[in-house]
Amino acid sequence: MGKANWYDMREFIAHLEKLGELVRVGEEVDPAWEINGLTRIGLQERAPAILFDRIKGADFPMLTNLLGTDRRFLEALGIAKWSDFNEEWCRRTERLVPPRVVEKAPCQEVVLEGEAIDLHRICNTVWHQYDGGEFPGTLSVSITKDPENGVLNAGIYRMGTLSRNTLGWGAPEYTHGRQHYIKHERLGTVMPMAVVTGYDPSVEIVASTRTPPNVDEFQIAGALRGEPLEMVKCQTIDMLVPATSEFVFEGVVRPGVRAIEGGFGEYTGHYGEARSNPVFEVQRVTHRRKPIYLGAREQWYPSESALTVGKSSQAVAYKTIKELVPGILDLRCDVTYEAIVKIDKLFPGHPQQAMDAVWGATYARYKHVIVVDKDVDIWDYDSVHWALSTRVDAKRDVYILPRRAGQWLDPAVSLREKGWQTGMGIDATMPDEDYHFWGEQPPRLVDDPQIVARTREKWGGRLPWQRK
Ligand SMILES: Cc1cc2nc3c(=O)[nH]c(=O)nc-3n(C[C@H](O)[C@H](O)[C@H](O)COP(=O)(O)O)c2cc1C
Ligand SMILES: [Mn+2]
Repeated sequence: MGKANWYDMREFIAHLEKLGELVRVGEEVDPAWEINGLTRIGLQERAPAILFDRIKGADFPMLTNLLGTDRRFLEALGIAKWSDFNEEWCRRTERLVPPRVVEKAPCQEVVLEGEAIDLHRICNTVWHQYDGGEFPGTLSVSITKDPENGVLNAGIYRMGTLSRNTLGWGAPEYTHGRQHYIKHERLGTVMPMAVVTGYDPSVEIVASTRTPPNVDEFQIAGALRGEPLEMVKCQTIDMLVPATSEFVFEGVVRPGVRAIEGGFGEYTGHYGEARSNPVFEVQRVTHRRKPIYLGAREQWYPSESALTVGKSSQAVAYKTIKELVPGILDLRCDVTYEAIVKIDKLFPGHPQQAMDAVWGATYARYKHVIVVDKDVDIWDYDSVHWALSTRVDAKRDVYILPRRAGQWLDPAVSLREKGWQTGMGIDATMPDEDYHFWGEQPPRLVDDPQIVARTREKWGGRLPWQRK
């Protein structure tokens, strides 16, 4: 296993630079379009992470595409390949590791207050052509505390600039951060909130993870890193933040206050509409000396949020369904729409039980669940497509579950139906039990492993295309 206990973002990017996975842009760039353009092309081309040194109108450099490729995502966790990822996540998170609280922290080296706070000068990027404005909050982790039980939550929710010191806070009602706020609104109390960006990569990964309620994501970070995350108390609110963060925004979200924010180019590859959102009022900014802002362009694949939200939530979902259903071998999920489950089919109805578990017990709101047999390689879409094409009889194998809780951003539903989705399960396993019921044998696989083995034995190392 590779290294996962990065002290801070800087240690990780120094490592990326050694691997040739970081480029610096020294020229001044225009935040209205140029960061968008370069970040977009960089994602499409699986290019290195990009450090923009000089941004017109902003006081600080910014890093994009940090975990924007499979390689960098896996590198952050020190894991070699996707087929190891789910099991490795389960192994490391068997026991959660609480943070270590420190007194003095790099993230509080410099303090900005009052008139000195100007969000426009900190991050003024317009990430997509038709966004409603500047969106500093893309990889900004919102840290809140449950007013009833004190459990911390970390989540990444979009935040667009409303004024010099206020941002719209795009946490939908089904997120944990928003649920903390709903509790505060019921109590009529002001919610303290800290927002951080520029952290060791484990923080980005865990803040993107869909977990059950009442899970402190920083304890998952400690488990993934193999040692506790260092955290420090904020200066104006009772909240802990990762000590090596580049930026910390301390502030409040007041009950009953809303403002229109957005639209915004989203992870669905479509714009999300402008919305009436709660408002985050920044009352103090602390940052490291020579801080580096961290941001992301949202888009459909390939994208950074597809990896961080998709893969981390996949690992947690795998862990959950493995405990509930026998014969679960692996799980591959995209960011929120499709889950592919690989099972060792043991009984009729087993694939349907796996689907029910994904829908009922996991938190990413997967719409489509595809179940395949153990001979399918779920990390190869050709193999999945083969199963879908050859093992599915739609009237028997497609399972529709109407009116499930969905994603508010799902572009397949119109505004009036927002928040709902139809579940579709596809049993793409071979219907062996049907054949056997009638005393028949399912067709033999075209695979010929003995012939392949015999050929390798005779021709190994000097296959016709390997000859000099
Ligand atoms: C760049 C980025 C932007 C995101 N923006 C949002 C958002 O605006 N709204 C949202 O609900 N989730 C967003 N997410 C996904 C959430 O972070 C994720 O669902 C996480 O689990 C939420 O935390 P929670 O489960 O503790 O509420 C974003 C993720 C990333 C990586
Ligand atoms: Mn949470």
